[in-house]
Amino acid sequence: MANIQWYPGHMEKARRQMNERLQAVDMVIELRDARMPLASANPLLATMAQGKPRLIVLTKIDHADPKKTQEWIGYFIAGGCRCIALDLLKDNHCGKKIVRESLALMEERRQKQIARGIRPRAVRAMVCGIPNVGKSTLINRIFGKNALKAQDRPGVTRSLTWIHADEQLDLLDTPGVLWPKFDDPKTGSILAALGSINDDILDQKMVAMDTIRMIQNGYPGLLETTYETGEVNPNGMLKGIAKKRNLITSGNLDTKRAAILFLNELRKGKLGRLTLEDAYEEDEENVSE
Ligand SMILES: Nc1nc2c(ncn2[C@@H]2O[C@H](COP(=O)(O)OP(=O)(O)OP(=O)(O)O)[C@@H](O)[C@H]2O)c(=O)[nH]1
Ligand SMILES: [Mg+2]
Repeated sequence: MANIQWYPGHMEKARRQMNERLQAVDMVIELRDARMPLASANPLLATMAQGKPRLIVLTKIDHADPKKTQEWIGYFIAGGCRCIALDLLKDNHCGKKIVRESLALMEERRQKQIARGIRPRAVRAMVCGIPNVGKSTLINRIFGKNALKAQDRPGVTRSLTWIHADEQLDLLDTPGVLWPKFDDPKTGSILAALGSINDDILDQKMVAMDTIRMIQNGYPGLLETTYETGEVNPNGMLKGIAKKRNLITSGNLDTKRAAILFLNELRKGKLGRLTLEDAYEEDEENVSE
């Protein structure tokens, strides 16, 4: 897709502040979207969190392909990472699971402290990930109250905030951060498709057409069946959607509105549970990226 360059000033500020706070943090909880476990990697983490234990949480599994989610969990675990996958909205035990996994990751250190006569304090974890992946929601779920604002658009959290979410776990909420430049243009397309990049700066028709191609590759026939278009080329598909949904502007089929409608349906899970990246296409060297 056309080069997406999105690195607004607030992200650079967040990156700096996260770097400063990392010293005071025991571990990192990295959220990734289960529909795009590589594209949603926080590319700043590898350098920022050097040496700190890391828990990968795949979020939004209710929208992801269940079989592929299992493959991705296997992929990360095989690469030596601790990883869990959660539906942060409907799983009533998600808070407990994250606390349990986080404490398990720190258990050795805690035991050493106990052996040295030090009473272990609450574990301090920085929660990070790309915009809109569910960081603030995750902290609210552990805390049991909506202490932090969470909304379905990227860029909601603007400052770093500590929450004493559990007796044994302090969590630092952080603003979503993207890489200043995507090495692989596919990464930009996937992030745009699933709403991690502010739509205002994107050509939504381009995004929709890229996304149509990706879904046609991963899930052949799905779009043709869903929209009953009989069209396979992406522009024709948008025209077909405009026709079927009666999106007409000044007497013409409005493919821009069709693009917006299509992207909304994808993001809301109306096209079914889809994952846009496959674990078996990747080798495990990428795990720590
Ligand atoms: N379906 C589904 N939606 C989720 C899940 N987790 C979070 N959400 C939704 O995703 C949207 C974004 O959640 P936030 O918690 O605001 O995300 P964030 O990572 O804090 O976003 P920024 O602060 O903008 O970086 C909200 O509408 C949440 O309700 C999940 O597991 N499944
Ligand atoms: Mg947030």
